[in-house]
Amino acid sequence: MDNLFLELKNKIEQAQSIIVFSHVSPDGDTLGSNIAISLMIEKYFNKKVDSVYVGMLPALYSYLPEFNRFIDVQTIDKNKKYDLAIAVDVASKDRMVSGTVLYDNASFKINIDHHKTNNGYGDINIIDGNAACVGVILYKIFKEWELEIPKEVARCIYTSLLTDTGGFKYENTTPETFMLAAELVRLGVSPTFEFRSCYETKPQSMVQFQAYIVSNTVFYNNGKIAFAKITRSDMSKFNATDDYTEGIVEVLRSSKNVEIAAILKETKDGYTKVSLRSKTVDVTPIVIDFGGGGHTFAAGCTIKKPIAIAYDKLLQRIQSEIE
Ligand SMILES: [Mn+2]
Repeated sequence: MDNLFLELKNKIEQAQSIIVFSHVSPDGDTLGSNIAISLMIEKYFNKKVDSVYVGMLPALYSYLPEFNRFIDVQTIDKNKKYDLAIAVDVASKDRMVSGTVLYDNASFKINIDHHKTNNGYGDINIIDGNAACVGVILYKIFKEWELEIPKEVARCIYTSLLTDTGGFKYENTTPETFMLAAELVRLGVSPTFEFRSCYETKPQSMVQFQAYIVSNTVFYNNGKIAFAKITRSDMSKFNATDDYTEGIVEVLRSSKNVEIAAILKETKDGYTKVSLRSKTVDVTPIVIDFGGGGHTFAAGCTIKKPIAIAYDKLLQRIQSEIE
Protein backbone atom coordinates (compact mmCIF):
# COMPACT_ATOMS: atom_id res chain seq x y z
CA MET A 1 0.00 0.00 0.00
CA ASP A 2 2.79 2.44 0.92
CA ASN A 3 4.29 2.11 -2.58
CA LEU A 4 0.99 3.21 -4.05
CA PHE A 5 0.97 6.29 -1.78
CA LEU A 6 4.41 7.27 -3.13
CA GLU A 7 3.38 6.57 -6.72
CA LEU A 8 0.36 8.80 -6.21
CA LYS A 9 2.60 11.57 -4.91
CA ASN A 10 4.90 11.26 -7.95
CA LYS A 11 1.94 11.41 -10.31
CA ILE A 12 0.63 14.56 -8.63
CA GLU A 13 4.09 16.17 -8.83
CA GLN A 14 4.34 15.39 -12.56
CA ALA A 15 0.82 16.58 -13.43
CA GLN A 16 -0.02 20.08 -14.64
CA SER A 17 -3.80 19.66 -14.81
CA ILE A 18 -5.71 17.65 -12.21
CA ILE A 19 -9.40 16.78 -11.90
CA VAL A 20 -11.05 15.12 -8.88
CA PHE A 21 -14.36 13.28 -9.26
CA SER A 22 -17.16 12.57 -6.78
CA HIS A 23 -19.83 9.97 -7.48
CA VAL A 24 -23.37 10.79 -8.65
CA SER A 25 -25.90 11.43 -5.85
CA PRO A 26 -22.96 12.60 -3.78
CA ASP A 27 -22.75 11.90 -0.05
CA GLY A 28 -20.61 13.33 2.73
CA ASP A 29 -17.75 10.94 2.07
CA THR A 30 -17.32 11.57 -1.64
CA LEU A 31 -17.69 15.37 -1.22
CA GLY A 32 -15.56 15.65 1.92
CA SER A 33 -12.85 13.47 0.35
CA ASN A 34 -12.93 15.47 -2.87
CA ILE A 35 -12.39 18.78 -1.11
CA ALA A 36 -9.79 17.25 1.25
CA ILE A 37 -7.50 15.91 -1.47
CA SER A 38 -8.06 18.95 -3.70
CA LEU A 39 -7.04 21.37 -0.92
CA MET A 40 -3.99 19.28 0.01
CA ILE A 41 -2.81 19.20 -3.61
CA GLU A 42 -3.33 22.95 -4.01
CA LYS A 43 -1.63 23.76 -0.71
CA TYR A 44 1.39 21.48 -0.83
CA PHE A 45 1.93 20.80 -4.54
CA ASN A 46 0.97 24.25 -5.72
CA LYS A 47 -1.26 22.97 -8.54
CA LYS A 48 -4.73 24.06 -9.53
CA VAL A 49 -7.31 21.30 -9.08
CA ASP A 50 -10.77 21.07 -10.65
CA SER A 51 -13.13 19.45 -8.11
CA VAL A 52 -16.17 18.20 -9.99
CA TYR A 53 -19.58 16.71 -9.28
CA VAL A 54 -22.11 15.07 -11.59
CA GLY A 55 -25.87 15.59 -11.39
CA MET A 56 -27.08 17.46 -8.32
CA LEU A 57 -24.91 18.93 -5.59
CA PRO A 58 -26.82 18.59 -2.30
CA ALA A 59 -27.06 21.93 -0.48
CA LEU A 60 -26.90 19.96 2.78
CA TYR A 61 -23.12 19.84 2.54
CA SER A 62 -22.65 23.53 1.81
CA TYR A 63 -21.30 23.88 5.36
CA LEU A 64 -18.13 22.11 4.20
CA PRO A 65 -15.15 24.43 3.79
CA GLU A 66 -14.52 25.64 0.22
CA PHE A 67 -17.78 24.03 -0.92
CA ASN A 68 -18.03 26.66 -3.67
CA ARG A 69 -15.08 25.12 -5.42
CA PHE A 70 -17.26 22.35 -6.89
CA ILE A 71 -17.72 22.57 -10.67
CA ASP A 72 -20.56 20.90 -12.59
CA VAL A 73 -18.86 18.37 -14.86
CA GLN A 74 -21.23 19.43 -17.66
CA THR A 75 -19.48 22.81 -17.87
CA ILE A 76 -16.12 21.24 -18.78
CA ASP A 77 -15.24 20.60 -22.45
CA LYS A 78 -15.56 16.83 -22.98
CA ASN A 79 -12.43 16.80 -25.15
CA LYS A 80 -10.27 18.28 -22.43
CA LYS A 81 -7.36 16.01 -21.55
CA TYR A 82 -6.27 16.26 -17.92
CA ASP A 83 -2.86 14.94 -16.90
CA LEU A 84 -4.33 13.31 -13.83
CA ALA A 85 -7.85 12.24 -12.86
CA ILE A 86 -8.64 11.13 -9.32
CA ALA A 87 -11.91 9.41 -8.35
CA VAL A 88 -12.80 9.34 -4.65
CA ASP A 89 -15.45 6.98 -3.21
CA VAL A 90 -16.54 6.03 -6.75
CA ALA A 91 -17.45 2.32 -6.51
CA SER A 92 -17.66 1.83 -10.28
CA LYS A 93 -16.71 4.01 -13.23
CA ASP A 94 -20.30 4.50 -14.38
CA ARG A 95 -20.99 6.33 -11.09
CA MET A 96 -19.21 9.28 -12.73
CA VAL A 97 -22.00 9.22 -15.38
CA SER A 98 -21.32 11.99 -17.92
CA GLY A 99 -17.93 12.60 -16.31
CA THR A 100 -16.67 9.10 -17.21
CA VAL A 101 -15.45 10.30 -20.62
CA LEU A 102 -13.29 12.99 -18.97
CA TYR A 103 -11.93 10.44 -16.53
CA ASP A 104 -11.09 8.03 -19.37
CA ASN A 105 -9.50 10.85 -21.39
CA ALA A 106 -7.02 11.68 -18.64
CA SER A 107 -3.40 10.63 -19.20
CA PHE A 108 -3.32 8.90 -15.82
CA LYS A 109 -6.17 7.66 -13.62
CA ILE A 110 -6.30 7.23 -9.85
CA ASN A 111 -9.04 5.32 -8.04
CA ILE A 112 -9.26 5.81 -4.26
CA ASP A 113 -12.11 3.87 -2.69
CA HIS A 114 -13.37 1.67 0.15
CA HIS A 115 -16.19 -0.23 -1.62
CA LYS A 116 -15.29 -3.90 -1.62
CA THR A 117 -17.12 -4.28 -4.97
CA ASN A 118 -14.73 -1.80 -6.69
CA ASN A 119 -13.17 -3.56 -9.70
CA GLY A 120 -10.01 -1.43 -9.84
CA TYR A 121 -10.74 0.65 -12.95
CA GLY A 122 -7.83 3.10 -12.40
CA ASP A 123 -4.14 2.97 -13.36
CA ILE A 124 -3.40 3.21 -9.65
CA ASN A 125 -6.03 1.68 -7.36
CA ILE A 126 -5.91 2.51 -3.67
CA ILE A 127 -8.78 0.41 -2.38
CA ASP A 128 -9.26 -0.60 1.23
CA GLY A 129 -12.54 -2.43 1.77
CA ASN A 130 -11.99 -2.28 5.53
CA ALA A 131 -11.71 1.49 5.71
CA ALA A 132 -14.79 3.12 7.24
CA CYS A 133 -14.70 5.85 4.59
CA VAL A 134 -12.40 7.25 1.93
CA GLY A 135 -11.48 9.99 4.40
CA VAL A 136 -9.65 7.35 6.48
CA ILE A 137 -7.57 6.36 3.46
CA LEU A 138 -6.78 9.99 2.63
CA TYR A 139 -5.67 10.64 6.19
CA LYS A 140 -3.24 7.71 5.92
CA ILE A 141 -1.95 9.04 2.61
CA PHE A 142 -1.36 12.56 3.99
CA LYS A 143 0.39 11.08 7.06
CA GLU A 144 2.59 8.94 4.82
CA TRP A 145 3.49 12.07 2.84
CA GLU A 146 4.34 13.72 6.19
CA LEU A 147 2.12 16.71 5.55
CA GLU A 148 0.42 18.73 8.23
CA ILE A 149 -3.36 18.62 7.93
CA PRO A 150 -5.00 22.07 8.13
CA LYS A 151 -8.27 22.47 10.03
CA GLU A 152 -10.35 22.81 6.82
CA VAL A 153 -9.08 19.46 5.58
CA ALA A 154 -9.61 17.88 9.01
CA ARG A 155 -13.24 19.09 8.89
CA CYS A 156 -13.74 17.45 5.48
CA ILE A 157 -12.29 14.15 6.67
CA TYR A 158 -14.45 14.35 9.80
CA THR A 159 -17.57 14.71 7.65
CA SER A 160 -16.49 11.66 5.62
CA LEU A 161 -16.10 9.70 8.83
CA LEU A 162 -19.27 11.01 10.49
CA THR A 163 -21.55 10.35 7.53
CA ASP A 164 -20.19 6.98 6.36
CA THR A 165 -20.34 5.57 9.90
CA GLY A 166 -23.87 6.97 10.36
CA GLY A 167 -22.66 9.09 13.25
CA PHE A 168 -20.21 6.48 14.62
CA LYS A 169 -22.74 3.66 14.86
CA TYR A 170 -22.46 1.37 11.82
CA GLU A 171 -20.46 -1.88 11.74
CA ASN A 172 -17.54 -0.06 10.13
CA THR A 173 -17.00 1.88 13.37
CA THR A 174 -13.75 0.56 14.85
CA PRO A 175 -11.14 1.66 17.38
CA GLU A 176 -9.35 3.23 14.38
CA THR A 177 -12.47 5.30 13.65
CA PHE A 178 -12.41 6.85 17.11
CA MET A 179 -8.64 7.31 17.04
CA LEU A 180 -8.97 9.25 13.82
CA ALA A 181 -11.96 11.23 15.13
CA ALA A 182 -9.92 12.15 18.21
CA GLU A 183 -7.01 13.27 16.03
CA LEU A 184 -9.33 15.39 13.87
CA VAL A 185 -10.87 17.04 16.93
CA ARG A 186 -7.33 17.76 18.12
CA LEU A 187 -6.76 19.48 14.77
CA GLY A 188 -9.61 21.86 15.56
CA VAL A 189 -12.81 20.11 14.40
CA SER A 190 -15.91 20.77 16.53
CA PRO A 191 -18.03 17.57 16.70
CA THR A 192 -21.11 19.59 17.75
CA PHE A 193 -20.82 22.02 14.85
CA GLU A 194 -20.30 19.27 12.28
CA PHE A 195 -23.16 17.15 13.67
CA ARG A 196 -25.64 20.05 13.74
CA SER A 197 -24.62 21.21 10.28
CA CYS A 198 -25.01 17.72 8.87
CA TYR A 199 -28.06 16.34 10.68
CA GLU A 200 -30.08 19.21 12.09
CA THR A 201 -30.51 21.54 9.14
CA LYS A 202 -33.28 19.82 7.17
CA PRO A 203 -35.86 22.03 5.47
CA GLN A 204 -39.26 21.65 7.16
CA SER A 205 -40.74 20.17 3.96
CA MET A 206 -38.03 17.49 4.05
CA VAL A 207 -38.98 16.42 7.58
CA GLN A 208 -42.63 16.24 6.47
CA PHE A 209 -41.77 14.38 3.25
CA GLN A 210 -39.75 11.79 5.18
CA ALA A 211 -42.55 11.29 7.72
CA TYR A 212 -45.01 10.79 4.85
CA ILE A 213 -42.82 8.18 3.12
CA VAL A 214 -42.14 6.35 6.39
CA SER A 215 -45.84 6.25 7.28
CA ASN A 216 -46.61 4.61 3.90
CA THR A 217 -43.99 1.91 4.31
CA VAL A 218 -45.15 -1.69 3.84
CA PHE A 219 -43.68 -4.46 5.99
CA TYR A 220 -43.39 -8.11 4.89
CA ASN A 221 -42.36 -11.44 6.44
CA ASN A 222 -43.42 -10.62 9.98
CA GLY A 223 -41.85 -7.21 9.75
CA LYS A 224 -38.42 -8.48 8.70
CA ILE A 225 -38.60 -6.61 5.40
CA ALA A 226 -39.53 -2.94 5.06
CA PHE A 227 -40.34 -1.47 1.64
CA ALA A 228 -40.82 2.23 1.05
CA LYS A 229 -41.84 3.47 -2.37
CA ILE A 230 -41.18 7.02 -3.58
CA THR A 231 -42.84 8.13 -6.81
CA ARG A 232 -42.23 11.29 -8.82
CA SER A 233 -45.63 12.55 -7.67
CA ASP A 234 -44.63 12.08 -3.99
CA MET A 235 -41.52 14.11 -4.80
CA SER A 236 -43.41 16.94 -6.48
CA LYS A 237 -46.09 17.05 -3.76
CA PHE A 238 -43.38 18.09 -1.28
CA ASN A 239 -41.13 19.90 -3.78
CA ALA A 240 -38.57 17.28 -2.84
CA THR A 241 -35.06 17.27 -4.30
CA ASP A 242 -33.06 14.04 -4.52
CA ASP A 243 -31.40 14.56 -1.16
CA TYR A 244 -34.82 14.53 0.57
CA THR A 245 -34.72 10.73 0.67
CA GLU A 246 -31.46 10.62 2.61
CA GLY A 247 -31.83 8.93 5.98
CA ILE A 248 -35.28 7.39 5.42
CA VAL A 249 -33.89 3.89 4.99
CA GLU A 250 -32.17 4.13 8.37
CA VAL A 251 -35.50 5.04 10.00
CA LEU A 252 -37.05 1.88 8.51
CA ARG A 253 -34.18 -0.25 9.75
CA SER A 254 -34.73 1.12 13.24
CA SER A 255 -37.84 -1.07 13.54
CA LYS A 256 -37.00 -3.96 15.89
CA ASN A 257 -37.83 -6.85 13.56
CA VAL A 258 -36.48 -5.36 10.35
CA GLU A 259 -33.62 -7.29 8.79
CA ILE A 260 -33.60 -5.57 5.40
CA ALA A 261 -35.00 -2.14 4.60
CA ALA A 262 -35.46 -0.96 1.02
CA ILE A 263 -36.20 2.41 -0.51
CA LEU A 264 -37.40 2.35 -4.10
CA LYS A 265 -37.34 5.69 -5.86
CA GLU A 266 -38.81 6.39 -9.27
CA THR A 267 -36.18 8.19 -11.36
CA LYS A 268 -36.84 10.98 -13.86
CA ASP A 269 -36.43 8.52 -16.75
CA GLY A 270 -38.96 6.08 -15.26
CA TYR A 271 -36.49 3.59 -13.76
CA THR A 272 -36.17 2.56 -10.13
CA LYS A 273 -33.28 3.52 -7.86
CA VAL A 274 -32.93 1.13 -4.93
CA SER A 275 -31.21 1.69 -1.63
CA LEU A 276 -30.84 -1.27 0.75
CA ARG A 277 -29.81 -1.39 4.41
CA SER A 278 -29.62 -4.51 6.52
CA LYS A 279 -28.84 -5.51 10.08
CA THR A 280 -27.18 -8.90 9.59
CA VAL A 281 -27.80 -10.08 6.02
CA ASP A 282 -25.14 -9.37 3.37
CA VAL A 283 -27.10 -7.41 0.77
CA THR A 284 -24.34 -7.16 -1.86
CA PRO A 285 -25.40 -10.40 -3.68
CA ILE A 286 -28.91 -8.96 -4.00
CA VAL A 287 -27.84 -5.67 -5.61
CA ILE A 288 -25.22 -7.38 -7.78
CA ASP A 289 -28.09 -9.42 -9.31
CA PHE A 290 -29.54 -6.09 -10.41
CA GLY A 291 -26.22 -4.61 -11.60
CA GLY A 292 -25.49 -2.59 -8.45
CA GLY A 293 -22.87 -2.62 -5.71
CA GLY A 294 -21.90 -1.30 -2.31
CA HIS A 295 -21.12 -2.51 1.18
CA THR A 296 -22.21 -5.59 3.17
CA PHE A 297 -25.00 -3.82 5.05
CA ALA A 298 -25.57 -0.81 2.79
CA ALA A 299 -25.83 -1.19 -0.96
CA GLY A 300 -27.81 0.00 -3.94
CA CYS A 301 -28.69 -0.45 -7.59
CA THR A 302 -30.80 1.02 -10.36
CA ILE A 303 -33.34 -1.37 -11.84
CA LYS A 304 -34.21 -0.37 -15.39
CA LYS A 305 -37.91 -1.13 -14.92
CA PRO A 306 -40.94 0.91 -13.84
CA ILE A 307 -41.27 1.11 -10.08
CA ALA A 308 -44.23 -1.33 -9.78
CA ILE A 309 -42.35 -4.09 -11.63
CA ALA A 310 -39.03 -3.38 -9.89
CA TYR A 311 -40.88 -3.52 -6.55
CA ASP A 312 -42.15 -7.08 -7.12
CA LYS A 313 -38.85 -8.36 -8.51
CA LEU A 314 -36.83 -6.91 -5.65
CA LEU A 315 -39.28 -8.11 -3.00
CA GLN A 316 -39.12 -11.66 -4.38
CA ARG A 317 -35.33 -11.58 -4.46
CA ILE A 318 -35.12 -10.29 -0.87
CA GLN A 319 -37.69 -12.78 0.39
CA SER A 320 -35.59 -15.60 -1.07
CA GLU A 321 -32.64 -14.29 0.97
CA ILE A 322 -34.60 -13.95 4.23
CA GLU A 323 -36.31 -17.35 4.21
MN1 LIG B 1 -17.94 6.17 1.13
